[in-house]
Amino acid sequence: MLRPSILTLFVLFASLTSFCAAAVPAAQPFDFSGYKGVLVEVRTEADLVLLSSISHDLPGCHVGVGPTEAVVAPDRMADLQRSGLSFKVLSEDLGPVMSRHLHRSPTRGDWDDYLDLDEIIAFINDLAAARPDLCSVSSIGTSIEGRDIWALHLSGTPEDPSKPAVFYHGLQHAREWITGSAVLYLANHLVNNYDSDPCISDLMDRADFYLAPCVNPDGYLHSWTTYRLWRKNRRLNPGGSYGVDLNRNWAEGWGGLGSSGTPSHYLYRGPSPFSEPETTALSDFIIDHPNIRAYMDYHSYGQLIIWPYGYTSALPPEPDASTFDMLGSRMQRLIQDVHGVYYRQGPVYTTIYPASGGSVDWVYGNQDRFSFTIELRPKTAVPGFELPPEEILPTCEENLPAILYLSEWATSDLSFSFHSDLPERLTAGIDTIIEVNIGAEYGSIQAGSAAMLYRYDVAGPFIETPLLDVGGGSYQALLPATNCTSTPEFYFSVTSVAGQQITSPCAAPSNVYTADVVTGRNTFFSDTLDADRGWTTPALWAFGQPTGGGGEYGGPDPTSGHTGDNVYGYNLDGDYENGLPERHLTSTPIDCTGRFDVQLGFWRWLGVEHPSYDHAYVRVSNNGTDWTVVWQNRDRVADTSWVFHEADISAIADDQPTVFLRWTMGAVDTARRYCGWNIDDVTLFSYECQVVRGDYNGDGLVNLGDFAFFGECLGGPDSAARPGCGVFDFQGDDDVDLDDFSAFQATFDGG
Ligand code: 0X9
Ligand code: ZN
Repeated sequence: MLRPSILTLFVLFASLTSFCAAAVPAAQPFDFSGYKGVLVEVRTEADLVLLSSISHDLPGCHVGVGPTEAVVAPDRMADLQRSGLSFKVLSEDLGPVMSRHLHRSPTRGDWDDYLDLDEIIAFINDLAAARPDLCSVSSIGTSIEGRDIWALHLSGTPEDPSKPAVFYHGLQHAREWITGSAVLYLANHLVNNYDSDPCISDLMDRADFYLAPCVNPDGYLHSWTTYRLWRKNRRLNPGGSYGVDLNRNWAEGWGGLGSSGTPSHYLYRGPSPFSEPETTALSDFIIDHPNIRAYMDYHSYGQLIIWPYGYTSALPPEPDASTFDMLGSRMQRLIQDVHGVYYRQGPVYTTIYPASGGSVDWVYGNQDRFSFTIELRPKTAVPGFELPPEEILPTCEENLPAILYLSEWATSDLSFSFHSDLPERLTAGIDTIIEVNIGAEYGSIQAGSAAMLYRYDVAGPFIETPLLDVGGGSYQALLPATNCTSTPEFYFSVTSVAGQQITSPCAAPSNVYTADVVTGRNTFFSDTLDADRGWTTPALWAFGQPTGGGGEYGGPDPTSGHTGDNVYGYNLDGDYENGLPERHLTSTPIDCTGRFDVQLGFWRWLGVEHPSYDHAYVRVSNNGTDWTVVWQNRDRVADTSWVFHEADISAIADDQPTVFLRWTMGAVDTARRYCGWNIDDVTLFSYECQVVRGDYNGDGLVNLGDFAFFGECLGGPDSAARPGCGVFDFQGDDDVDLDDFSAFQATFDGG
């Protein structure tokens, strides 16, 4: 596969002239019946010129050398075939998806279909009418055709320039319909949870939210009525073409790479920076609201979290570059936690492509506010902008925690973040140290106020322990050793000099972090795969000894198992094939009844290309029908030795009698073969806590270290004494009393 330098590519496509749709008759929906969606392998500049002359539109997120999506009219398919360009048909008939909105169900529910312009406006007005105490609607300017650009203001307290604010919008690009839904979904969530969720009321009381679901109303209307793939605004350009790409019209870096000076081009930047009333209105609004600290410009598609810069490969100066990185990683994680969907993150220039005159560059570079674009679902050209209505709700759901997090962060004087995941399991008898970071972007810490508060007994009081300052904004918290009878809960708190108390999680102690105490892990299934277990092995999946073959890219297969000779592997004699669809190795059922917190461990030797091209998955099922992905390659993998691989499968496997494991090879594209999966030594284990009666400090021994606590636990009920006292309740009557003492003495190890 060709991988040209990104620069060549953009100089090239920005210089092309006639990309956009042929002029389309107004007000009559363009009929895509019989038009095909194709993916063309563009190898050279000449290929691209040729393709442009044959295709009706090149609407994809990627246009240039490499795989490029094209819409081809039925009567031009023969020309495409004759052209010598290599291509594959992604969609045989674009008619149905492009006209889907014209046949919407009259009985639409919430979030199960897209809203047209009038419906979006009605939606925000209805919200404001329902909760005038929380929202109001106002126009922040007008479009080139004179339509209002509406913004919803949301807050639990009166609008006030001294409060921090955030500004989020959708539909700068008309055809990216999911972006309007994402903004409306956030607005709706804030309003509907203000009364019940203390995190939301805290947030809304301290901040002003400005949410504009549709900032390109003319283009959006046009995409509904006339041409589904419309991107730009609706300016009538000199020469008769329509539209300026609003996201190339902002002043920072205007006129550079990844934009076009040709009016008919889909990346037309306009005659001058802020030539368009829409971008003027948006930028004036930001200038007029210096309290706006965070900005989100939603786009689709691609599943990306991106930040400045787009016009240059230079990064924002420190500490901002690290802050963007931290916020981006955090949002990525929050998105993935909802439905498991991965959004790649990084600066615009290197993560998607060079693009100049974009909003995020100006909002950060000129205005110094933290600015992001999230490219929402889907990931690829099919379904592209025509994300099926069934995916509206999951897309909005998965993006909600990320945008709430950004809002929390930007409107707090101080903020907590964590170097690694907070511990979900504490090992009995061992102190747990938690690394904490306190960011002070918008305030400073009141001396001595940074603390962790914890309790090991849900009925007891929280014990406050100061955080240990280790410099550079980093702190350490210590959860003292405890035993299996504890149910640890903890949270972090800090106060700013200005007097704002910030907790993590928000609204603690109504919300707290929890952990389980464990004494160890128990391997209840273990298979060295030295003999064939009769797992299903379609296509080139097989059991046996790998022969060290393959390695066209990456390394070759191994020559034996991790232990013993044999493995389950995809093609024991070499690489996977080009163009392979998904092929699954599936285990026989494994009994996990009575097992909790189940984890899968196995050894792998895997070669697979980057997931833009080739895929490998680990899936788990508890019925053999519904499969959950527990791992997929996020990057190219080229193992040259055996690697231990662990996956948390508790959500699917815990206490289930028939758990199936599945390794998938594919789907893969048509170039670059790797050695694929080799799998050996599969285990399932669970975490457990074996209560050792009398072992108060959880060190596995019953000795003097525990003796001192017996006295403190006497005079129960246990919950009223100290956390962990249940360990002395030998009789199991929920009370530690003198009757338990003789049993305690009997187990005493001395020491
Ligand atoms: O090209 C764009 O404007 C965005 N991608 S899209 O496919 N939705 O058109 C990327 C925007 C990146 N942001 C900036 N260039 N500032
Ligand atoms: Zn866009």
